[in-house]
Amino acid sequence: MTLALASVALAVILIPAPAAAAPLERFFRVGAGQYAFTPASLRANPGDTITIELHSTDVTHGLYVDGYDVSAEAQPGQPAALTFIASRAGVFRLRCSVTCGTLHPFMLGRLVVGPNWTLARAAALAGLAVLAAPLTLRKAAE
Ligand SMILES: [Cu+2]
Repeated sequence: MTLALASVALAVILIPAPAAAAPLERFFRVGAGQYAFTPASLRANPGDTITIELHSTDVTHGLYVDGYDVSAEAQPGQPAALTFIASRAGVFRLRCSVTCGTLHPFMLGRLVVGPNWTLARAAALAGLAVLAAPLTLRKAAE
């Protein structure tokens, strides 16, 4: 039984992720104010077309996407948009590209391109641990 559970756990870790879903058009409305992006974290799948509309709530801010080399600049009341295809998987930093005040270097966010397989695998392993616990306790009682 322990061997069966160990085999299932190994399979959860080693089986490759299924093929990605069909690419989507994703639209994000991102607010920019001293010194944060809201939301600060964006998620997409590889191949998705991403449009980010940047709205500034105080002074002029920019949004630059590391690794994709695209940016937009928004003034208060004048949103700006940028569109690109998320061709590469990974975690990419979003940063403000306009010096907007003292804490400007800390105005950051992130773009995650790719399904969250790490989380799915962790959840599956946690589920297995819950299943295995009674077996282990029963064995200890014998
Ligand atoms: Cu800034």
